[in-house]
Amino acid sequence: MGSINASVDFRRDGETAVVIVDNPPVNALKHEVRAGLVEALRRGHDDTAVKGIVIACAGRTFFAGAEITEFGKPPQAPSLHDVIAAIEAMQKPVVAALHGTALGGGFELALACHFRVAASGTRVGLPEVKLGLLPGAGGTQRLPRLIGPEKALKMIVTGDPIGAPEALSAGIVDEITEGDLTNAAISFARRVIAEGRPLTLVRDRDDKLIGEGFADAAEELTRRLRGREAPAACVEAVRNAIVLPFEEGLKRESELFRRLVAGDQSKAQRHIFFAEREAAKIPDVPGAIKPRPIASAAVIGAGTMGGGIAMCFANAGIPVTLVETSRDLLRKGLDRVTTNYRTTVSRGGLAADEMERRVGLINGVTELDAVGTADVVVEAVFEEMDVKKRVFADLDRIAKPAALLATNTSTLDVNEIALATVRPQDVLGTHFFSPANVMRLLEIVRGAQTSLDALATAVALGRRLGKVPVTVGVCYGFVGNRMLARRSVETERLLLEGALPQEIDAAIARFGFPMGPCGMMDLAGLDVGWRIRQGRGERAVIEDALCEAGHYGQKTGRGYFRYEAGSRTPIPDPEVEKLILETSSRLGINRRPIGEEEIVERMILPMINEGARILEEGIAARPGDIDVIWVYGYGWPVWRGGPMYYADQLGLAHIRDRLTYYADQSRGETLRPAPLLQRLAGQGRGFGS
Ligand code: T1G
Repeated sequence: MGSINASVDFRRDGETAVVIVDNPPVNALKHEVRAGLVEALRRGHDDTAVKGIVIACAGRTFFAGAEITEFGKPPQAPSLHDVIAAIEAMQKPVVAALHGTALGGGFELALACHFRVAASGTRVGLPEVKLGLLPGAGGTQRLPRLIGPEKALKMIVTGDPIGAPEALSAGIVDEITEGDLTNAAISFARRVIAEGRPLTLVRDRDDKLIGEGFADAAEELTRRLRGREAPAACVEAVRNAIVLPFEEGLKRESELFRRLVAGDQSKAQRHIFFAEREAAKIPDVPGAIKPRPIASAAVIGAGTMGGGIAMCFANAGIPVTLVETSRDLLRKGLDRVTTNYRTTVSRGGLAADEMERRVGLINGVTELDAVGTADVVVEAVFEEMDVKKRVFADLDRIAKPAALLATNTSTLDVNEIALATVRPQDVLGTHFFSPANVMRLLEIVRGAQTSLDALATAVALGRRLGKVPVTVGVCYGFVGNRMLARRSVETERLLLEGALPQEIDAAIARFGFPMGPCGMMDLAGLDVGWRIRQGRGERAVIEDALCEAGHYGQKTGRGYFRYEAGSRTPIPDPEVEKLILETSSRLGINRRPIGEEEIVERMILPMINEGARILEEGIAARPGDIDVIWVYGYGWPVWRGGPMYYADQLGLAHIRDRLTYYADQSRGETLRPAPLLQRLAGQGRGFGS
């Protein structure tokens, strides 16, 4: 393809030059594309018969941004700035024909064009902040000139794209077409030429550059983004658009971009970008294995998790049957679902009619036989093996052949559950995270007999539900909870040795987690872990004592912290402090001051060590899978790249030595460095290299 180079084609349609770029899968603006565009624009410029130019892309989307894999490598000319300068130098109308997801540098290129025509369904955005960057090709200077600094700042700091209708009403796109996009763009160019419309560049507009309200908007948008460099840089760049001339603002934007792209945070966030996509590829499941069709679903159990899972299906447009054992429990479950939707509507996150449509897709029943026609059944009943095995034995009898049978267990043995059926090849785990309709992670638990197409079906379904699917093997707690258990053990030890809940949580919050371990346990409910420990004959002296006193966390207003009625703000509780001190002295432990560095080390390093064991056992296929699990399921700060990536930055030899030090302090054999960690440290390697 392409008369200019392998990616870029230039043709004439009457007096309009049509430049088509084809660089699958997402038309990233790699070097060859940029070079081809500059050449195409030169031809369009020099050919006097050409009166207008249309830039469009083949395949599923307009340019989805710069070629991320080129970051950190020596820059190759022409740059994207050069392409944009060539567009802005044109004395003939340049029309961008947008479809799919016009993002990042692709959207910035479109903003440099005189006009933008979009296919319906197009989304435009500047998601660079999600890569620890800011728009580096003029987006922070042109977008505020088009829609005003506040709206632009929201798009740039959140990185969230907007749809074509909103882009039209904001003045970003000039026309939406339902028909053939390229033809619509050509007709638009012809009308511009025929009407002699002025070719105003966005860079020359400043009527919208009003700074009023900007500071408050910036404060509001960045309040929850502690620790990240990119959002603050975005604010600085957009503010420059208000206070500096265009060229000066552009220069500062490039300086900020160069600083961020070379920084640790962006490298970590780019690691997660690619690790997330890699995680969806299961090494021994060839791409040729096709997922089974999923047109209908069923969820067994309308509790908090079951209701949230049913919402995931409805949100994806999949009709779902929600089964409960009694009308009363079903009513409670459906009411909880409706309340969740109403909350989203009240926050402007969903249109009321769309809520009605989704609620209409959830059919509540009390007869299990109703799941007989579902293509996938997700069991979300009480976390007890006998209960789950009974449900799967019934499902084996009722569910249609080739239905995907999934359990939402968070700890139990999926193989044992599968053996309650005669079709273990169709059984696997789909471990959703609470709240299931919000949390993006989906741990897909592969049983010993799970078939390859059942796995492929679960991964494809996970992506369709807007989740980040990661496939893991069967072991207690799978990947996330198994590593978390190591942190919980150390939390208990730190509390006994001298730390207090507020000190531990503050240290972990400063590391970048949205919440510390004690606050997280209070949110999840201390009684959940207590019952599991009782079932396994395990003890956690301080947490058990809190539970025996009836303190289950937020749900009882007291746990590790105290909570005012209706508030989720943790308040240090002198009673808890007294209980901890008494427990230490009862166990003959001399309490000592424990610093933040030690707290962070003892929270993080044992998890990394367990991650090494998980890799060695093949429970996770790649270190990146573990990183994705922690970023999307457990609040690991994305700008630290996940526990295994973070370990490689720290250096495995250092981690080995610190773990050995703590193990020698007789703080427990599980702290002894795992064989894989030892080996890689000895070879001077990392988990990722
Ligand atoms: N560069 C390189 N590869 C990319 C890419 C990109 N920009 N975008 C996607 N890919 C690869 C991806 O790794 C995967 O590869 C395949 O394409 C399909 O992607 C100067 C600095 C567009 C919404 O941040 O959000 O412009 O796994 O599985 O679910 O200011 O990809 O098949 O080998 O995600 O349909 C800004 C990033 C860049 C957008 C499509 N742009 N991409 O989602 O497919 S920075 C972005 C996405 C920038 C300028 C700055 C999504 C998508 P593989 P996929 P999808």
